[in-house]
Order: sequence, then C-alpha cells, then structure tokens
Amino acid sequence: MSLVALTRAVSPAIDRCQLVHLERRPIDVALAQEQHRVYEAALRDAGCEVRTLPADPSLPDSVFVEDTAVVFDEVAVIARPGAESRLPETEPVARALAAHRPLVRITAPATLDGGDVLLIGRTVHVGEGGRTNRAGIDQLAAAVAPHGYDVRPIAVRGCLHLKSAATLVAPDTVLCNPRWVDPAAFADMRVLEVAAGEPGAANGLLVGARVIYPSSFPVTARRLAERGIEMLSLNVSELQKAEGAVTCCAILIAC
Ligand code: CIR
Repeated sequence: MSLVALTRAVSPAIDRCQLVHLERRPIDVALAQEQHRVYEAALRDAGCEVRTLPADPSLPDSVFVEDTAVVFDEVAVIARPGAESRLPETEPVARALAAHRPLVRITAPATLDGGDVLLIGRTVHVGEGGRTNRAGIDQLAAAVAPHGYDVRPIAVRGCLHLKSAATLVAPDTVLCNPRWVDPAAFADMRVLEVAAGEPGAANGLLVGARVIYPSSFPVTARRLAERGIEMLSLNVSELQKAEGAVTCCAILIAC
C-alpha cells in the first residue's frame, strides 16, 4: 500500500485566517511557508508521496486541507466547512480526490469540518457543536454507514475541533485533552493525556509508525516517547497562530 498526502501551499493571506479560541497575533508568512515545506518533507520522510495544491491568495485558511474532506477506503466525503469564508476551499480538493475515490458531498444546511472527524478502525467519532452540526453528522453517516462504519457524535468544548482534543498516536492509543473531550468515548483504547500546561498538545499526525508532532509540547512529547512512540518533531509556530495544528495540513489517501 502506498500513501499519498494531499496538501495545499500556505496562502499569502494566512494572517487574515479565521480564529475562534486564539487572539490574533502577527503571522510571519514566509516563515509559515518554510515551516509548511518542512512539514511536507516530514510527510515524505514518513513514506508519503506529497501532492501540493497551489496557494490561493483569496483563501486565508486553505492550507488547512483536512477540514475540506474526509477520505475513507471506499469513498471521499467532501465536507462543507462551518466557517463561510472556507466554503470555496472544497472544490480544488474535490477535483484532486476524484482521481482516487468516488465522491459524496455534504450539502446545506449541513456543515462538517474534517478536523471534527476522528477515524479509529471502523468507528467514526465526530465532534459536534462547533463547526459541525447534527445534519452534517447525519449526512456523513448516510455516506459511510453502508460501508460498515459506525458514526458516533461526541461533544467537544473549549477548542476548535475534535482533533484539537484527541488524535490517534498509535493503532491502539489516543492522545487526548480530557478538559476538551470526555476520554470515556475511547474506552476500548489506551488513552494518554496531554500534560496539564500543554492544552493544545493532543494533535499529532500518525503516518505509518511515526507521529508528526509539534516541538512546542515537550512535556507531552516525553510522555509519548516513554510509551515508545516515535516522533518527527516540527516547529509549526506560525500555523499554530492560525489555530492550526499538524493533522489539519494534510489529507492522507491510501492507494
Ligand atoms: C480555522 O479557524 O478554520 C483555521 N484558522 C484553523 C483550522 C485548523 N483546522 C484543523 O485543525 N483541522
């Protein structure tokens, strides 16, 4: 099996990004672009073939491709982002994904951000209440339940997306911030909690046997290392100022 990572170059307008839980701080666009190139190199190191869509100066948040689609083995669900400014981001991603999967589209009034979708085996956890509404979850379920997936809504508080609060860092291990999501949802998994002083540390990107992980969470990183989890550590400071993290800059497609 090979793995394609779909990414999109950083928009020169990233400093006009959406922000919900963070205060606006100046973003160094050139540094953000450099950090994104290093991120793409980490994806290649981890075994992915990286395909990069061109930057769009009219779409500040378009580097965060994860929110625009959710790819399953059988189908790609084209999302309908909950922030209006992000709606035009989906079409170029849909065109790229059409080469790999049949497409199903989430339609109005439903909203769904890919960052709210955490796939663990055949279980699809979906964060509800922020960018994703119940209609979005229902449409996602209609698209994937016929393929044997169990879609479970999950309450998230205090952060942007479900994957700000919990991600998979090994096939049997969820890294989670228990203040943002109830770890009981992952009762059949090993749950590793983020360090108390590092609330944003629950977002890692598992690629093969390695986790691409921000260098800004050293205490949680030590916990991961103690569990034998191998990390590729990256400085993503400028993407973090846009309320982004490491899962959100790629869509992984098994080919
Ligand atoms: C937004 O608010 O939509 C962007 N500024 C950040 C999106 C980050 N996406 C993600 O974590 N999946």
